[in-house]
Amino acid sequence: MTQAVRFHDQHVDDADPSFLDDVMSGLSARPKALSPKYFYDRRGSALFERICTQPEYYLTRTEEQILAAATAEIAELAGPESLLVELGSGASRKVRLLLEAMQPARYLGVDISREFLLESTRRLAADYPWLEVHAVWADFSRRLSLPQGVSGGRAVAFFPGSSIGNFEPVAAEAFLAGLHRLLPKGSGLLIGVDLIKHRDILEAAYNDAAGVTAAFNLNLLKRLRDELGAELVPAGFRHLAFYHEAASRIEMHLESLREQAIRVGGRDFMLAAGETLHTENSCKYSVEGFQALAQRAGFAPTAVWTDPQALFSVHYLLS
Ligand code: AVJ
Repeated sequence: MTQAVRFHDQHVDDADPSFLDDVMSGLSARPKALSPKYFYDRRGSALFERICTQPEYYLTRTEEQILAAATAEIAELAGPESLLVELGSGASRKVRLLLEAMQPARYLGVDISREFLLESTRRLAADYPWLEVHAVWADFSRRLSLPQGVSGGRAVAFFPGSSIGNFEPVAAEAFLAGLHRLLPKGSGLLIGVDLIKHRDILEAAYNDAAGVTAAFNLNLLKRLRDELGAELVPAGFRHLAFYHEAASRIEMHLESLREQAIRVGGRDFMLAAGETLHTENSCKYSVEGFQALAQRAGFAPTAVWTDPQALFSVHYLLS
């Protein structure tokens, strides 16, 4: 018999004023910026799933290949842990490899997109009847806690996809330090981190020929219009993604094609032609650079796997 998903609501939904507040302060900033976490409404999460299958976007399939080859070693390192926590679970595909190898008693998925979280955890509960499935609807970049009855004892946290790259290094370190405090001693963190590489490969991955990444970026403007009542013309902007080599990061922007205003929250924000809204940083690391950062956050680097072309890395860190 399939178990029901135990749902824990820690969100901050669309009616929460924080979305509007964040947008207002982001549009007031110089340069103007919007947080990438707002990409992930239902439509944005579905677009992200399509990004993951684009030929230029090597991250997802490479991470899956690395995980598939390392599951036995990962299960060995993790030991008989009873809880697997997935941060930013999205469609929860990669975690299936881990569930099958580790056979934990409980799984906890955390995601900012409510429908996606519910659908994917329901599928997991249906496919793994032996697994106790929990879902936390939360913005883990803001606040993360393990719900009552789920925590206790060591755990393995899984943070795939190089989502850590959305934080700049100083913020990534602070986020990992917070995770380190949250996880009981002896817990593990399995984290996917995209590697520094030639700019052509990086820039292609964020400028796919089919235009899915562009649609994903532009979807943010539709959210502003549909959910915050912003007056703006999405067609007045174009997707821009480039590698900022000195900072080892891909930057995504929405570039204003002409002088125009975005009217939101009772204010007009003026954009010059060519001015951009900075929508995402996706930081890239060397293996050593990321290990040093993890160590500063309190973790002990224990194992690391990469693919033969050294495109992507998966680290196992001990808490
Ligand atoms: C989910 C944040 C890791 O930075 O590669 C994909 C998001 N943005 N294409 C990334 C994303 C544009 C993705 N992360």
